[in-house]
Amino acid sequence: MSDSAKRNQPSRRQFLSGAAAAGAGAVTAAAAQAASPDPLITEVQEWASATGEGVDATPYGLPVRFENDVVRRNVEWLTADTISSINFTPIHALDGTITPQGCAFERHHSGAIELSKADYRLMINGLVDTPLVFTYADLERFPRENRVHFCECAANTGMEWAGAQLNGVQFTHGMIHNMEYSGVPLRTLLEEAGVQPEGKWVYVEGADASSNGRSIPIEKALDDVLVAFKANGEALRKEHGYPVRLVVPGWEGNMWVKWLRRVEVMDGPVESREETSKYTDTLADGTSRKWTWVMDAKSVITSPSPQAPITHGPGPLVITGLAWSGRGHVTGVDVSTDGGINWTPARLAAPGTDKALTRFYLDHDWDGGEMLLQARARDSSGYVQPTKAQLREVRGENSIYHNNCIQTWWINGKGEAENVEVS
Ligand SMILES: Nc1nc2c(c(=O)[nH]1)N[C@H]1C(S)=C(S)[C@@H](COP(=O)(O)O)O[C@H]1N2
Ligand SMILES: [Mo]
Repeated sequence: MSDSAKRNQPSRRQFLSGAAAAGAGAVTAAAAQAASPDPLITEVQEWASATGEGVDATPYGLPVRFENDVVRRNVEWLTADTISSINFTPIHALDGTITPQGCAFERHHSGAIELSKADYRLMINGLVDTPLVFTYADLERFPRENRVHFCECAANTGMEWAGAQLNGVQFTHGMIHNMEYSGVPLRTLLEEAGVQPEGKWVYVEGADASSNGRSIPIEKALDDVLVAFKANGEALRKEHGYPVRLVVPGWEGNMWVKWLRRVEVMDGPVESREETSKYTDTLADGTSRKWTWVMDAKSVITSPSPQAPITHGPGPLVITGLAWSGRGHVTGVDVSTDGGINWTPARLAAPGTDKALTRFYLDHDWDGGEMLLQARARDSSGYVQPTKAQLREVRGENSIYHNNCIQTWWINGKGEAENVEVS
């Protein structure tokens, strides 16, 4: 750093003492502190005057009550009931990349069922040399892998096709979570059963009433699909498929079968079932895209955003968000504060990893003026996240699924944010 550049950088000591308050870059309430002593500093507080809770007060801990609003939320008008429904991850309030299970979005077609490890069975049948049934204890004896992957429902951002609709990133982009899974590769179990040469697909289904049966090409099944029983170090939560779910990295959430009970090796997909037609995308000309399993690269600014407005004045502002790609890893994210005219490369908190969320930051000096905030992801396949206009040109406005367009937040002078579109 040159001498002149050094002089313009507020030092860490200045930041902490507020001595740099007069210049841009101050992050403390220095002036107020100088005028009247802060009782939070000068007085002994209640929490320091008595002892706190003992170690046994909460055998399994929950977030402190001040964080009570960091919860999943649903949109009531979206579905007729909460049984076949969806709720949304509060991504506006989270940081880093790992989604705690307790606030990770849920999507059920017939509700979350309770299935014990003792009652658990996984059958592998169809075009195999030896049909097999595994108990939970059997699964625990196979060599295990740990992998971090995002799970995104194909309908994420689906309500935004025709226009900016839901005013919160939790609702526009919250059908996603990212966990560290521990489990056994599906390949290992298929090899144990012996896939016959005619076996080109697997049909996977869950133990719930809907069964959520899906067909997956054998290449994917033998590649990176995981039969997972732990998430973020602990047992899967009931709502995420306890005791065992399928992890299908980079592919749409509906294939991630929960309460996995059967894998049938077949010579083709189960076409007649509702779901293969359900998860196609209607194009502008009325034709459909079929088998759009992979989730394209996407990113979104999580803060500031409508549910996470700027609560301080001009000066240092941390702009942050998430980026991901089902085709590989995120190689970069650009951020625009003027609706896509100028772009600045954001800082990735860690290098992007395969089919997992990447956290990005732009350490911005906000002048207090209006902004049109956007993020644009790039991935290892060379793909660049499209604008909404570009996506509509190809896919029209009748689609529901696979909306991975660039999102815009309008920030006003008060720091409030709104979901908008720019042309
Ligand atoms: N057995 C079963 N598996 C299922 C579903 C279901 O209803 N039943 N929903 C699917 C859909 S559409 C999605 S998006 C993901 C959501 O996983 P989550 O509830 O853990 O977020 O699970 C998939 N797996
Ligand atoms: Mo989904």
